Amino acid sequence: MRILLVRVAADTRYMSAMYEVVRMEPLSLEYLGAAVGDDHDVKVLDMRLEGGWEGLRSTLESFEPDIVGTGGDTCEANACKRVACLAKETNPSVLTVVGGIHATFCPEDFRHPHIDLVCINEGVFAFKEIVEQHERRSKDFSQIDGIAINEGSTQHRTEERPLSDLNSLPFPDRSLTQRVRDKYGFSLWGKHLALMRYTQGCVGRCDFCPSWKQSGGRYLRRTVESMIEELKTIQEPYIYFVCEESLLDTELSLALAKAIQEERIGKHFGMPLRADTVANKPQLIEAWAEAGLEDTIVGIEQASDEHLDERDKTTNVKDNIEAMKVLKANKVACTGSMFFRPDFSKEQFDQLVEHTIALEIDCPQYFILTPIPGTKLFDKSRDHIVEHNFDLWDFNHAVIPTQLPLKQFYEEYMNAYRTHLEPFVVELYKKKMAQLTQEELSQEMDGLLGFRRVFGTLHEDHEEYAGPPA
Ligand code: B12
Ligand code: SF4
Repeated sequence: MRILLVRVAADTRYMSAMYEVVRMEPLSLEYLGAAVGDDHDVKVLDMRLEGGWEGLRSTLESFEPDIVGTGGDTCEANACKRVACLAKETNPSVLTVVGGIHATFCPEDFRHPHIDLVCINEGVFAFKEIVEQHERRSKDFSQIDGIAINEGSTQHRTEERPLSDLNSLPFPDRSLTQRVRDKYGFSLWGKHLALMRYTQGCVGRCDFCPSWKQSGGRYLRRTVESMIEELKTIQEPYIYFVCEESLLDTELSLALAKAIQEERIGKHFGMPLRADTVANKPQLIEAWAEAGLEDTIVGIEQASDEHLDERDKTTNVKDNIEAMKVLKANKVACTGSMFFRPDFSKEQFDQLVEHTIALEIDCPQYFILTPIPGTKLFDKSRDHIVEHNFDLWDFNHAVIPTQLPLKQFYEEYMNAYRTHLEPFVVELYKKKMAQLTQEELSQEMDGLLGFRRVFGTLHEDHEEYAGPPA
């Protein structure tokens, strides 16, 4: 059978600009492809790089898939639906399957006439079973656990599927993206960068985060042997771990750092870390810095313990301060993630920006607190949501009413970036650029200009956005 897996590209201004700057390999699709690739003809189409909607249309026509699979974040959900529509328009008998984080927590949003099946949570084994069933020409998918089946205007959910042991998953098939691999990366973390799954889950229970629910509150991890084996297959010099928090298991992570050095893996690593992990385990950061750790994302989130507590965050301001000291001592750069609450006053905006600058975070990622489906915050905010168009649920638009007038809220938001970019991000760029060849340097300039484009489009977007329809 022919299977087309589509890395969707949302058409919104912000996401289109972001895809130019932060463009990662579609790891989920490479996992799905690995599960079925031995027995079937699998193609991955990356719409961000391979012609967008026209590229999709011509691939559907020339490849003539029997199954089309896609998935994405909430802000990409509408684009996923459009992929399914185009697939059915080209061939009404094609089987369309949607998965990913939005499908996991909001399967009912994919109750759509052009979508046949919705995959809930981890998809490798469910997708394999779907493909096998379709190959048997059966239309009965009810025995496959972990999916939702659309029938007319109704949706029926099958039994829940237990989470898979990460060591039981195949290695992602990166040959499926070989055509475009040299375009995957993020200029600040590494121009040629691969993603790799190491752990899944978190000990945190933050009210705005769907990730701990996705892993059923558990913390899953891979063995050192499995990690080293996969690392040896990766061609890119930079690797980012797609965990929620990579180094919770101290013993395992020390063993992995040691094995990476003994095996002379020689890669540059980036990973997300909780502030308390960094603050409380400086020896672990030191070991990883020696093994190649260069970049981290840390959820700094807020400027006060009171605001952190309100989000059920179990790290505090002291952890954030300590974490930055440990990272700096080990020359590990920090992308700090912070959010502005829709009910923030001007003073609270200023407070958070000042706090972030005082922490000397290398690269700030400011977001707008968004009650994403699957979170406790979503349940709390359900009745206050005013923006129901998921295109705008990109963490850069307020979907519940702001206390400041909307225009001023967005002005404060953009000001945060303006204030912060100059002292630190430019410095980080200079440091990174000092290590580059002339050719790499000119490519990096594109990255820097790309950043400006992201903020430019966001600014235009905010200028024009008058709020949800009355
Ligand atoms: C790594 C990561 C990133 C990376 C790369 C992301 C990318 N998509 O290219 C970076 C740092 C660039 C990033 C950016 C953003 N991210 Co991010 N990211 C993650 C993180 C930590 C891991 C995702 C991952 O790669 N997992 C590993 C893969 C293998 O698993 P998976 O994608 O879930 O896929 C499995 C299943 O979902 C399923 N599946 C997936 N697709 C399909 C399709 C089919 C057909 C089937 C059958 C099954 C299936 O099977 C797969 C294999 O097991 C998650 C947290 C999380 N727990 O998911 C947040 C997360 C997905 N990101 C999030 C957000 C909001 C963003 C941004 C929008 C933030 C922003 N405004 O800039 C951007 C947008 C990125 C984009 N879509 O292009 C949110 C999404 C919430 C939501 N519902 O929308 C999450 C959940 C973080 C959070 N806790 O809130 N992100
Ligand atoms: S610490 Fe981070 S990954 Fe863990 S629950 Fe909180 S936001 Fe999610």
